[in-house]
Parts: sequence; structure tokens; C-alpha cells
Amino acid sequence: MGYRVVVVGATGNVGREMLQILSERQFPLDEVAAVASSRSQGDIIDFGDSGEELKVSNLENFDFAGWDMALFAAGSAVSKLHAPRAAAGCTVIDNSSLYRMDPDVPLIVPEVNPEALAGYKARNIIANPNCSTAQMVVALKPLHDVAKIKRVVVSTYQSVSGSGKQGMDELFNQSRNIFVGDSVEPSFYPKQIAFNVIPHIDDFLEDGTTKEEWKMVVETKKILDPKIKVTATCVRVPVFVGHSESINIEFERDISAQEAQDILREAPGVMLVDKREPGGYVTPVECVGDYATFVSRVREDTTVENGLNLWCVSDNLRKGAALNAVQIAELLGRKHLQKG
Ligand code: 2RA
Repeated sequence: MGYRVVVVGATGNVGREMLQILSERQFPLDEVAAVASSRSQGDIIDFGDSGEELKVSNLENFDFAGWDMALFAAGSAVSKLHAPRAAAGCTVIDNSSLYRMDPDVPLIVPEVNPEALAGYKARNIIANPNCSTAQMVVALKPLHDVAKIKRVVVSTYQSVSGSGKQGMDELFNQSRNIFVGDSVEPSFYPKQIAFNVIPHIDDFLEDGTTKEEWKMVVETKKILDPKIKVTATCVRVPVFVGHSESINIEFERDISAQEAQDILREAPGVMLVDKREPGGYVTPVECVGDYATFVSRVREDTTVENGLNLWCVSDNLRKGAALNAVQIAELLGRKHLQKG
């Protein structure tokens, strides 16, 4: 006996990755439905590498009754319209930012706060964190458990796939146009992204930070520990897939680089790749398609008391979105929706 699972936004970057991962991980499925806007209705898409094909249904008239779970990957506007309706029929796991800070909705990274999942019954909705938050808390959690984190300073280097297809198309077209001497006039991003970096992701807030930076602060506090101080600078870089982060951490007690490496080597969801030599670290192109949150460059920060620096890389479409959502579905099935 398996689960009947709906993927909403099945034709987008994250929705396709959700289907791919559901098929890769042999998720206990009785049935899977691919749902998207009316524009995609009737399209035939692959169910990952399973060899099966799925016919896309129209979200507008899709009936969620009788399904077990609905994985939403279609943005906040669609979740606002359809997640409550879906939650009346089945449990919703929403990748948008809409419900993340709702006190009645658990915000879950299974390696970090699985116990918080029990709170899903209030709204029958579970929130998936922002991609840049997810990989960071996977790396921070094992260190926090041992040496208690006081403060985190993070700079991100976020790939264009975080913006969806339009961001990827802009990087591709601008890069090509530079070589053929055509215009690189930005259209999707405010400035040129090819061979450039843009210190701005999501909307600017009153205090001069961006919403992406705000998400990293408040989501880390909700998932890991509200007492941790977090400050972030989120930057868009000319990489197609894979977010990288430079993370500076201050702890309540001393922790050596060696001790941190030993902890991270054994930590759930973490792959430590850390040799102090050329190439002894992970770069975004190497993380694509992988499940792991990679950690490299672990070293003490002697400019502060109990300081540590590290480098963290992960596939933002996987651990940052689709994989985390599927892992939540697996946990939900194991802990709360036992079948058979
Ligand atoms: C981004 N984290 O990278 C945001 C949304 N995926 O654009």
C-alpha cells in the first residue's frame, strides 16, 4: 500500500525535480498526479527516469479529495489560491514562502527539526524552507548541538536556477551574446548577470536588507534556534545550479576545526570534502544532482572568541527545494500517515 501524491507546479524547475526525486527514491507510491496551470493541461511529461509518462492536469479544476499528499512548487500566489483547498483533501507540503512564518505551520528540514512536523495537523500544511536556508541549517545543526551557536554571518553565492527558467535563460543568452557581440542588455535581472554578480535577491526592505536575507534570518531562527543571531548578504552569481555559502560562526564554547570536521563527517545530510590543498573543496558544478549538503574549508576564525569559518555548497533545486520536500513527505508517511 503506497501513497497517492500530487505535484503542483509539475512543469517548473522544482516540480520536475520533485517528480525526478520521487522516482529515484522509490517513494512508496500508489499513484502520482502532475498538476499545473491550464496552459500545460494535457502536456505529457516524464515521471523522472521511471520510464513512465504523466499527463498534466489543470490545477483550476483538480480535486484533491482522496489524495494523501500534495507537494506545491508553484509560488506563493498559487499556494494562496489553492493550498487551503488542497489541505481540505490531503496534507500539503508547500515550497513557497507563503506559510513559512505562520505559527500554525511547521517549517521543516528533516535532518534538523523532524520533531516539529507533528504540528502539521493545525492547518494540514507543512512549509519547505528557502533553498539558501535549508543547506545552511543542515551544516549548522550538528555543530550547534555540540558547541551552541551564538551568531552566524553568511554570504551566499546563489545560482540563477533559484529564479526559475527566466533567470537561467538570461544567463545563457547574455553569455552567448557576449561572445557573438550581441546586446547583453539586462531584461530579467536589474543588471547584467553574465560574468558579473548581483548583490540583490528578492525585494528590498525598509532597513536596506533584501527579503532573501530576511528569510535566512527568520527561517534559521524558526527551524534551528530563535536565540541564534543571523546576518546575511545574498548574492546572485553566474552559475546555473548550485548555491554556495561562506559561513562565519561564533559559538558559546571553543571548538577546533578538527573537532568540527569530525562532527560534520558524521552528520546527517552532510558530505565533508575538506583537504587543505588545491581542489580539496567542493564547487557548485560538482553538487548538481546530488542529495548532499557539502562542507569544505573548515577553519578557525581567530579574530573572535570561539569562531569558525566554513564553505557550504548544495544543489538548490534538490536539498534547497525538491529533495527537502520529498524527505518531508517520507517523514510524514513514516510518522503520521502509516499505510497498510
Ligand atoms: C532564489 N532562494 O534563489 C530564492 C528562491 N528560490 O532565487
